[in-house]
Amino acid sequence: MKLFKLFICFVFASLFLEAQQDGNGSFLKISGEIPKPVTIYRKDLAGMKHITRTLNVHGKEQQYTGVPVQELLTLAGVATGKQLRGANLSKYLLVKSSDGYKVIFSLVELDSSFTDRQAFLADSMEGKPLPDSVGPFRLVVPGEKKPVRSAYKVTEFVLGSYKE
Ligand SMILES: Nc1nc2c(c(=O)[nH]1)N[C@H]1C(S)=C(S)[C@@H](COP(=O)(O)O)O[C@H]1N2
Ligand SMILES: [Mo]
Repeated sequence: MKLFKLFICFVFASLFLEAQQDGNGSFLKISGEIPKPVTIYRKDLAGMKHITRTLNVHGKEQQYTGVPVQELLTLAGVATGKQLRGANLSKYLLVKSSDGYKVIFSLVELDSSFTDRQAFLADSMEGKPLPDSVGPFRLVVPGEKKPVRSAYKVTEFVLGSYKE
């Protein structure tokens, strides 16, 4: 019986370690001015449509693959497409990272009905999970002259709006 318990402990410990190593336990929180907060796990992302784009960081080019931010916002019930008019034009997305880095986008600049250069949440680079230095998720903003809004170590999306 003791041996059996030890075995069970071992199985759980190795499952836990494996989840840590491949980042399967990682998640993104979507909160703020939405009907109800949403948590998106790495495995949820895996089932969604991905795009691949090159990010140029000071002359160094890297291929990132991920899910358009718009798709993630749709899961949280955020306005997209034709709904983007009137009061929705002064709503924003705040992207927060675990190192305290914060960047802001208006909903319009993330929407495929307004731009062909959609920002996306990358979960892999050059076909591999992101290294710990930038992962588990990195926002990639194609087409900007400086990569300052391509925030790495992203943990949370917070929705807000301009108040008079
Ligand atoms: N979380 C987080 N993301 C960040 C930054 C940061 O300090 N923290 N720096 C930005 C800046 S100023 C640059 S130039 C790039 C650097 O990306 P690299 O680490 O791939 O070279 O990341 C951007 N994303
Ligand atoms: Mo930078």
